[in-house]
Amino acid sequence: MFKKILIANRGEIALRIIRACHEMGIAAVAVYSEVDRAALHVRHADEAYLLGPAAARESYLNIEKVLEVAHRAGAEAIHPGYGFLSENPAFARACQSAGVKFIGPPASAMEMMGSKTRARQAMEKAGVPRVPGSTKGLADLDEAICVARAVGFPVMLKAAAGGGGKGMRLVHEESELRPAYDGARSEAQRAFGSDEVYIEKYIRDPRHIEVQLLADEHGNAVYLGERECSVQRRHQKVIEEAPSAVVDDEMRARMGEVAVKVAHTSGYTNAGTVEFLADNEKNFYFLEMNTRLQVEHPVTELVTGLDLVHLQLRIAAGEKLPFTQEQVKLRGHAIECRIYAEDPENNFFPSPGEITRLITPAGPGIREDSGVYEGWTVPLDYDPLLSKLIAYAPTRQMAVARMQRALGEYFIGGIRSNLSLFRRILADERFRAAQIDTGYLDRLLTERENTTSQLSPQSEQMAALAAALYASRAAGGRCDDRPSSSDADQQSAWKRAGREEALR
Ligand code: MV4
Repeated sequence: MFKKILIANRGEIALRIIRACHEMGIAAVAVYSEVDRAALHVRHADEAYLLGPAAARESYLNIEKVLEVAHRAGAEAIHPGYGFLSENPAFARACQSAGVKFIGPPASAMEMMGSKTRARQAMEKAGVPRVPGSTKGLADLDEAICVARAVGFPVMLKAAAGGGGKGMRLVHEESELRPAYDGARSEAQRAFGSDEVYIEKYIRDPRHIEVQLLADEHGNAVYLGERECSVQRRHQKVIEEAPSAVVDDEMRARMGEVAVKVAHTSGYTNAGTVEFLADNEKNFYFLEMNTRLQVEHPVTELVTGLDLVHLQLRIAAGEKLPFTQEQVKLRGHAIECRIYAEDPENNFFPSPGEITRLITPAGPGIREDSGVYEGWTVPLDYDPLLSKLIAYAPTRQMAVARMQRALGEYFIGGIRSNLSLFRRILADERFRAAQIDTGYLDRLLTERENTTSQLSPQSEQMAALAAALYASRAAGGRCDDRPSSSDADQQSAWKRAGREEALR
């Protein structure tokens, strides 16, 4: 096993990986930018090195600097976490050239999955179900028309170098195809430096269900069940859970076997996730593969009892998977809420700043993976994820109740957070009945705009009382703005005010 590894990331995921290192007797090297000197991951690491200015290009995305630190610290391996350099094949290659083990798949597998058209071609060959459409980039508008007619409208134009929703166009009918095709191409060129686009048949209001994979470097691969990630906003996941309420054992096995086939087809190793779109008839279609540890990995850890980061490190060190597919058992239900510094009342605008008060939930079945502390200033330079709150219980219903209880304990002061959004979702009858698809959250938020007060009369009364108490304490327990302050008899302003009211 490695003696020392470098974590090329920040926030909660850097801390999550540091914790695994410490459990395995591995020294953890942190890197940080100028605004992250006092960050939690720096405090928990055994060593920490400054990379550079806040801008990610000059710090967490700077391959040369990261490798220079790895060399200086004597780290044998690098864990990239998620985001930043985690899906950059050039970084994986640079690690290899520098003699440092990249904790993730081979660069060749990352390259295949980075091109959605290459991935679709490989999946077609392997007999993996995909959404009907083109397998190659479209040569011109005529080909686009031809493919769209063959699969039938509505269709989606997608960027080959895209993913995660960027550069997508929904096309309802043939007359819209030309402007959408031109628009998608120029958008893709600007965003990804490639104007390659392809077509898929449009699946209406699908569910987003993904399968967790683990593959060792000896040809063994297992699936660890699925995650339901349909509660999203603007292609950002908001709530994830395991298992999915619509996946039965038979469907789980089918999806898992497909995911393992994807791994073998691409020469995949380490942890990875195969994303599917699923419809109401239990059909599912390969969408893309994420070649990294994911934000939502804890829900899989809770229902499988496995530690995915431990296993990533063991696989990267050349060990064989310590269990077989038959030994993987799912038990209970887990739900994760992504707590962000953003303002649900103001179009989810990021809300960085100082956390002046922080009360976090705990107790039975609650896990909180946080990257912040009271007094920490959330910088505006990065993704504003503060923490992940995860509830685990024997059933979905009990996990929902547990999450609601935990959300009730949670308080974040000084900045805005999306805690109120979670309280609303967890109370929503459709969510509670697991009636969710990728359009669910937008529909809920549209309804919300049409409602006036979100507070019950009791809550409004409580808020008014709290405000009055706060004002009173701020005034030193007195109400000095009341009339006739020449109170020779030391009578309290409150009593006086009350009497004046009674005399009226
Ligand atoms: C689709 C689709 C419907 N039909 N493809 C959005 C993110 C990107 N990874 C793929 N996405 C979609 N692709 C076809 N052929 C609907 C979506 C989609 C979506 C997918 C997953 C999770 C949330 C979503 C929200 C809106 C649209």
